Amino acid sequence: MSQPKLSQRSWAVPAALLAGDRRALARSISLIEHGELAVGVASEALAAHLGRAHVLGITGAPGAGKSTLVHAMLGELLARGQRIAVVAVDPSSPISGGAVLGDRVRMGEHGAHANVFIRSLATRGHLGGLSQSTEEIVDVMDAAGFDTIIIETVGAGQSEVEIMRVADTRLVACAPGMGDNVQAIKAGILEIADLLVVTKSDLPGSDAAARDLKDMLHLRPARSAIQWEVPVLKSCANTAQGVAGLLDAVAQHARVAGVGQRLKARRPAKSAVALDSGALVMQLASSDPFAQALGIRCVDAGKGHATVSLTLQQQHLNFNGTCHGGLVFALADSAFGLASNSYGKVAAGIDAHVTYQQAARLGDCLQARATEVSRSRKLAVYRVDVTRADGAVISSFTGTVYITDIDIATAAADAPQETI
Ligand SMILES: Nc1nc2c(ncn2[C@@H]2O[C@H](COP(=O)(O)OP(=O)(O)O)[C@@H](O)[C@H]2O)c(=O)[nH]1
Ligand SMILES: [Mg+2]
Repeated sequence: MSQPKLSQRSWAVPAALLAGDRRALARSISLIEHGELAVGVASEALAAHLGRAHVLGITGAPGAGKSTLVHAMLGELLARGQRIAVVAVDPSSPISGGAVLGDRVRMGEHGAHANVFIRSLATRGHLGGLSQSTEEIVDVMDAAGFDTIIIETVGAGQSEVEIMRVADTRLVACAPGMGDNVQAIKAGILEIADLLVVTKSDLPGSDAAARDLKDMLHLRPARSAIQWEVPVLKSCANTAQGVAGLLDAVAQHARVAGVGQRLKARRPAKSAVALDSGALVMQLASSDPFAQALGIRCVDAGKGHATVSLTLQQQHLNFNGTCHGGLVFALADSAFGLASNSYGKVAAGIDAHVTYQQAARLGDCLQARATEVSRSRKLAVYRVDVTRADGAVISSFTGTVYITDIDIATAAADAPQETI
């Protein structure tokens, strides 16, 4: 187990950042990227300066033409007088690898423009998790006064779905003629799309790809929050054909959904800063390799409670196509473990009981919330409810821990540790 890094718990927002200074911006982003600020600190400090920018998330299979499309969009948005920032997130890229460099090259011509700022994130599993740090970096860009912030990410798994949640408008890109490309758009990704785009419309098969996507749209459950019908558009980044129309559709979605929408979905500022145990739990969650491997992330935490979430992917299913019971247990157990360790002393699970009420399926977003039922000096009991996004209870879990005298920080530093 890696040792949780001690990070700064407060941050004085540089005035130069708010004035849009590029060096201050780059430095602030580095602090987050390298885990020098504790999770939530940057967003908390910037709270009064957020909500001006429109955040556009773009995802799709590798090679779908996302970076090239972003480049074409930059040209069009610059012509419209905008200042634009881009975050390119590719968890599969090695630090000095081709894709990160390639993205810079592809967006390079506009990257040198004074009104454009491009940052490729080399993601090395820092504290706080990928979506959390992306969210905070987007906040920094928002505070620096950009009109549009574009997040490019590879649509391959759970972390990408989470990253796309950071955006106000989500665009899924799909190239024609790659038979299984449409298949590559996972259920979870399709579910969060606000716009679907067939890229490379100069290539054969773009009409068929558009038809496939329209068909797939019928499969996704209706969303009632706003009046918005997901359009399927076509673009050719090489000639910029369709790019202006695409950006018009993005702007229209911004109007319908409301700019700054991403901030409304956040929980009220009960931040990691104000709540030391919350920050501790967030750090524990992001340095838990098992939870990370399953795609479990902590969304809320404090003394004696924790909430974790996960969107069901193919690898979470069992042989009959429903969610694996072991995963539900792991999700509930993660919330249990975080809540019971939130006081800073190692708490060892000694008993757990779980009931399964309903099945969950591909694309479902599950949450497990652990709350403390009772606590004495040596024992504590927790209850965990696992729910689906529609509120249905999937599973109930109760667990008991034995509370040791060992500080969590010490235990982590002594790893590999003897277990009790
Ligand atoms: N024919 C054609 N090729 C394109 C277009 N857009 C991108 N490409 C090519 O598709 C490949 C992948 O593009 P890239 O933007 O790196 O894809 P990403 O991995 O989704 O970011 C590159 O070789 C591009 O030159 C297009 O509109 N038409
Ligand atoms: Mg790319």
